[in-house]
Amino acid sequence: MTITELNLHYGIPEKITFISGEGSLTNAVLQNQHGTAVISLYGAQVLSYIPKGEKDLLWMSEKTAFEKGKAIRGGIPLCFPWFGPHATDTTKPQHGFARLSEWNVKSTTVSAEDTISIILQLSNTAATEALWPFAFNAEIKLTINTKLELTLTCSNTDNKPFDYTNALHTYFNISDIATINIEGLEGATYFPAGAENGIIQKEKLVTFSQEENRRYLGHDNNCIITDKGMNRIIYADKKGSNTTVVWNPGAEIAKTIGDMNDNGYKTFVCVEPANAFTNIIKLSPGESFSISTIIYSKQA
Ligand code: TA6
Repeated sequence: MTITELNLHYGIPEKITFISGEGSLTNAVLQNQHGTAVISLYGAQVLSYIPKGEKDLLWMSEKTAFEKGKAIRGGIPLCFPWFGPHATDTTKPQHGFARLSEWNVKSTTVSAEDTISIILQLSNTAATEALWPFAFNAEIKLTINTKLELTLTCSNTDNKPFDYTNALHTYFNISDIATINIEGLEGATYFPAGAENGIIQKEKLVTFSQEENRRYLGHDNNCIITDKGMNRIIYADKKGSNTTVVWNPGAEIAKTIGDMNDNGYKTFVCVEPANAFTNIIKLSPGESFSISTIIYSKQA
């Protein structure tokens, strides 16, 4: 559909507007009295969430390519139907094909309480079946009221069972990686990327002085990011997730990431609700599973 057609069928005056965004990708802009969120139909990726009077809660790389075929570096990329490299074929796209696919608009709604939602939909095509040989229906529902809520639901529409992994790979916008901390992971066991042995986190707070790529397995708690530099606390709640990934590349790895400025790592931290590694989702025909994140902030 063209932008004019999308606005005609799914636009809601002053609440949901479809626009041509950077790189001519089509975005939906959701606005209510509490804030504004932007989601790209390319990847069903939330690009921005600005609560009224605040700075964006989500980080976007100044160097990202808004270009079909490439992942957008920032916001909330979807990892589906696998997280990280494909288990047996590394020629397949890292983090799956969801973030590289064009999603359809299924519906838009506004309720009396100024709760605004959009549902985007993706199902199997010849292209997805070449990468993952299953029939599925995936839906992403983005809602704003006083918070942002994002839910990815996958249904098995095949006649055989399938397994998958996922993540809502959220890039939070922070003042300085050296001064923020994350609460909510104390007592959980994490596996640094590549490590076989888990480490029990004894510290109440996670802080950063180098690259961190921690996979917390069996973790279903919410996380809280305290950012004194921006004078705010970000709440990253989740549902339907048994893994949390915490990632910041640090100075050296950041230099090797082509779509990020050398200093880009300083102003984001990824805290990712996921189901990955040993936390695999198994769906029989007809079954569905949802993962959600709920994001909001308060003054510190
Ligand atoms: O979530 C952490 C991670 O899996 C890291 O290993 C890092 O590579 C990151 O995701 C970004 O992946 P991407 O494919 O978007 O460059």
